[in-house]
Amino acid sequence: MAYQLPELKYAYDALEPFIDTKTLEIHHGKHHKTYVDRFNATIAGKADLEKMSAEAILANLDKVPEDIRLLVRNHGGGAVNHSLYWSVIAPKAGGEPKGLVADAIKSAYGSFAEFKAKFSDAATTQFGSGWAWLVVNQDKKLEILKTPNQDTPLSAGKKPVLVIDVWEHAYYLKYQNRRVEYIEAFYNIINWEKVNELYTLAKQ
Ligand code: MN3
Repeated sequence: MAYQLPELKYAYDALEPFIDTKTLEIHHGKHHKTYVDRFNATIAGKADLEKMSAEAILANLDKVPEDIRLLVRNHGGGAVNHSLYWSVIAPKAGGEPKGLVADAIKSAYGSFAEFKAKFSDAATTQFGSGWAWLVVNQDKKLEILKTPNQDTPLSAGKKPVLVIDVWEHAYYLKYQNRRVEYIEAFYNIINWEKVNELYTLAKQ
């Protein structure tokens, strides 16, 4: 079954003033949609890939035929990374982490403030387009990392629980070159309930 562009659980203007309406509209309706369409076009007619989830395909990139592997990596990555990004942000969110992930952050980084400094640093220093992530790694430990382009930690066997898009299209209309301001604003919209849910699943 073709990958579906997920509907947002909030209106395009619901993340104001942290993410502006126009950015959200274009980012979801145009950029994300294009990744989804191109991913579906790339695997169309490849029965073995069509029956797998996009996440499973990206976790097994070495099994994807070489002639379409880069397209799958880029467009499949773009499809699933954005779906995750929309799910970990929400209106009237932000604040401190909740639940098990709050305890894990405290134990891994000492405090939420220390975690925030490290996560922001990863997002700030990702050179060019890419993403910063909080993942559960193979040892079931939290890890902060960054990836270029549309690469996903799923391809390295890690399970993402929080992500920020630092492609310029994610913030340029409102913040222009001020990526750091966008990253700081992002903490006002993190959906910690969802992050905790993803963390709990990843630990199982
Ligand atoms: Mn994007």
